[in-house]
Amino acid sequence: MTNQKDIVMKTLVALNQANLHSLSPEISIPTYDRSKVSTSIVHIGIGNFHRSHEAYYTNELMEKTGILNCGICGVGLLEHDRKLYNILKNQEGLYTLVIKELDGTLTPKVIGSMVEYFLAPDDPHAVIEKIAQPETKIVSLTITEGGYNINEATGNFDFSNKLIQHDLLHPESPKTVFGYLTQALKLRKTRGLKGCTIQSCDNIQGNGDVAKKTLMAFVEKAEPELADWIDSHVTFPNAMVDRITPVTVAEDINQLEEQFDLADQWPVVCEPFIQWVIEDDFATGRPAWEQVGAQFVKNVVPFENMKLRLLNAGHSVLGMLGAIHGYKTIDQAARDEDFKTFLRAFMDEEATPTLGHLGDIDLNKYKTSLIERFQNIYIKDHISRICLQSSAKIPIFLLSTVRDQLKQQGKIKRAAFVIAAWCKYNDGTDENGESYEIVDVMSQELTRAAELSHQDPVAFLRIKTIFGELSEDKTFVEVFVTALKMLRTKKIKECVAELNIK
Ligand code: CS2
Repeated sequence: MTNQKDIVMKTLVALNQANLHSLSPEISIPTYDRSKVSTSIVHIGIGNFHRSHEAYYTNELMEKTGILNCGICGVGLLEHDRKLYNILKNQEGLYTLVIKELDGTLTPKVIGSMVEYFLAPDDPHAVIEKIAQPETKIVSLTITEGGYNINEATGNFDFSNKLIQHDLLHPESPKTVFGYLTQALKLRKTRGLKGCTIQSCDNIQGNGDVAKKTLMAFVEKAEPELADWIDSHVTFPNAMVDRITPVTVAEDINQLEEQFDLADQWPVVCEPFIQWVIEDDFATGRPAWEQVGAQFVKNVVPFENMKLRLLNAGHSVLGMLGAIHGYKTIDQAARDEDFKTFLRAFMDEEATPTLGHLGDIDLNKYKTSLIERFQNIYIKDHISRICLQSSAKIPIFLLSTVRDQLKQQGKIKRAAFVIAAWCKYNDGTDENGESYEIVDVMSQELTRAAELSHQDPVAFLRIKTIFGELSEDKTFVEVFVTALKMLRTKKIKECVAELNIK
């Protein structure tokens, strides 16, 4: 136990380049000379996931090979990114990745692959120039599922978005990723430079194809004469990305201070598991990430399907059921026997039959390992993180399964139950009467529809931009309505227990 004297005596080492060698020996630090790192990757969206995934792989690669021309320039696109940007500037791009094993062992590792950083709203021109530099070979993205600006009902790019309209009117000072990429690619073309690779790292089916489709829709309006050049000079590989990375909380910062005497203002915590399966389609070369575990394949679709429909959907299952019951973290929900049984049955009976041929992947093992990963008590992945922006996630993670199952007359009762739970979730209070915030760009519509659904259960399904034609599918509507009625009259655990024995 620490006593008062220890607390007074403790000297913390602030994380920055000069202090790297004064850190506790238990913390690993970059083994390469960061002053020699040059950037060829510009990453848009410098959140925790990028820092536990691509930046980690790249750090490992530089350590392993000593090849230092694949450094990352991080770009925060939104005003909201200012806090992290200031911290990264203070810490010279360094941050600690704390890997938490299933037995609670912590492995802290300082990551050094991000050597430049921009906050786009401060200097949009600098960001455009950076992407247009000949050295930039890859522009990678973690802009979230909603960031691709697709109207789910039409499947098309949403030009009614105010920020998109701004970018069409003010191309020189864009606010969206589409505006930035268009201006930068235009410069590359005008300067006679090579193309580059736009690499989505978001949880979307066919994320590269979606990035291309949405960017092209914008370009056709903003700079139509650029479209052909992009088509022949820029590639958009699809990829499956995976590593559970919760939101950083004060305890994570305190833990580093207490156990390792390290003052890091924004560390990242993550699970040990990591996976990156990428289509090998890079316009102007790429880092040899396969040397540190990434898999390059011809067709990534089966891997994406598997991950989105089992892991991400599994998160939504536990998130929605857990939120209503009053659990706060995913591990609590995943350790609840009723929820665990429900989740496994959803995976086996509803998601798995839609996955098609998966080659030599052992699906049973994958599913079992997912449940173990969800149960990691040291990760403390907050249910609030899982449930935020559900209007962009549920269509990708769950409705795709429902659609495929309906086509093949497969089971949908558990998926429909989770969607009904999502409707109830939008009431804004759990079963203990505790309220929570609905963090979603569509929160007003969702709350209103949930309210209406008390009288008219189908009201929730009438949100066309989410459900599209599903709101008219008789089978789906019927199963959904039964589930919602059940949820409005019984506790969620009772409902789940009933569904588990049926
Ligand atoms: C989560 C993902 O956002 C979500 O709902 O399912 O962030 C998930 O943790 C990652 O995709 C794991 O790779």
